[in-house]
Amino acid sequence: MKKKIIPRSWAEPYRMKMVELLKTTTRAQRVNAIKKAGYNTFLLPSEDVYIDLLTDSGTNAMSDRQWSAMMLGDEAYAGSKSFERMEKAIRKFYGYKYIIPTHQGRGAENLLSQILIKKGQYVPGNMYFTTTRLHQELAGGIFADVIIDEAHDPKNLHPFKGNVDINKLDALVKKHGADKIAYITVATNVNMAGGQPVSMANLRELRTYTLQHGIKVIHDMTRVAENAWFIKQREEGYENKTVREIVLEICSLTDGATMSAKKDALVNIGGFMATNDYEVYEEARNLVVVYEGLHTYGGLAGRDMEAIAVGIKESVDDNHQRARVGQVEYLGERMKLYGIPIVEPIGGHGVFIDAKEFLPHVPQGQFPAQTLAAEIFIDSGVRTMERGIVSAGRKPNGENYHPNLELVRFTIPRRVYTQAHMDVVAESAARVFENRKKIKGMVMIYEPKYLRFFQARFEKL
Ligand code: P71
Repeated sequence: MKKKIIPRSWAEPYRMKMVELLKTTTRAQRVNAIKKAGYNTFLLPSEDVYIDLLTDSGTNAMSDRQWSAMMLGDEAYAGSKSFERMEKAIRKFYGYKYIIPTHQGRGAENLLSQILIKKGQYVPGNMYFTTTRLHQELAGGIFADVIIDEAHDPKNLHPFKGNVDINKLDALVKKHGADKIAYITVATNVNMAGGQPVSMANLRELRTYTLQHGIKVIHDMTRVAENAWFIKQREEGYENKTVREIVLEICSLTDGATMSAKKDALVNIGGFMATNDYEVYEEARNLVVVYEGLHTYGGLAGRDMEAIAVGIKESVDDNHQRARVGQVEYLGERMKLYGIPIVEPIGGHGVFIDAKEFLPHVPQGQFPAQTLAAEIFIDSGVRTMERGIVSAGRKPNGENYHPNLELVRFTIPRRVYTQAHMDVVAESAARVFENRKKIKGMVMIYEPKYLRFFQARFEKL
């Protein structure tokens, strides 16, 4: 096999000014820790973790500019200047008109679902996300997956696996009527598909279709700038546009958004709901005080809103995205060199191992991805996350969802780890891969009712 030369051009456009010391542990300590955690990486104390790839959510390193902006936080209960600065940044970089701050993404999902969904209506989306779908269901909606089939195939190399299948959407509209569709959610850089982008052409086609049928497009913009980077790399006509321009164009093709600022926007907490529709805004401004806080802070401190305003600006910088997505690609390429089965193309926020192929002798009912995440932790103290049958949970009627994708996610926090850390991670995955035949599945011994993956407990078979 010809060895692929990994380009170094993704080098970081920043340097370190402060570091956080990490603890190393012995294998015996890790075996003990994961057992105590019920073989669920969510239940591990972070003290026992060496390299934490559980999530890229709220785990970013902030810049010196963000930290200094925090000193300007206006903590007034009402009419905070910090809200004005965050609102201004959202309008400038994303283009939405009306903004409601929330404590994080799911707070925005709750408000939006309650406002726009009538009981029994369908909510199509380009693959489910755990919290998004749950809020839709709690509001009486029925989620319908309208992502292209390629997204459910970890080996398919489609460059825009996040695309909406307009035919699937049209079939749903024909079957139930457009008035039974609450809205369609379009997530950019689809998380559960492996961090896969949507193309601008697809968004444009969707815009045309939804305008014809009077259906709103709601944008889950949690990772929109990473999506924009892929459009710049892969879509004809965008190679000379900036991430900043592409992000604005994406947003312009939608009617509103929910955002978890904990990802793209480079902060540790925060989110918002945005809309171009005054009536939706008015309702959200009423509802936000019930669940989050006044409409000028929505559960956030003034300083959090300052950090978001600066983080948004830093996130749409081309050099930032080159290094961010470049680091993820580096890890993915390393794993491929070891022959480890991963989702391809390599995504924007992490590398996803295909646990079905990694552990073919463990049936989905014995939780192969959950098992593999535990084994990786035992090997090296690297913490990852299950994204398979445990995460998918149960349907409102109690049956288990059986997702085609049974994945372990190695999510890379932004601006936090080095290339040498990525080497450690790939080597650990390779060691577990070598010993994969000896690995046995698990049984679930405790299952919470909502979002079970957070607190479920397991035992080794
Ligand atoms: C991630 C998270 C955080 C998370 C959420 C649920 C289970 C495990 C981890 C959060 C997202 C997201 C998308 C596309 C909305 C949210 C909710 N992702 N949409 O990937 O990825 O935002 O966490 O701020 O409430 O680890 P929130």
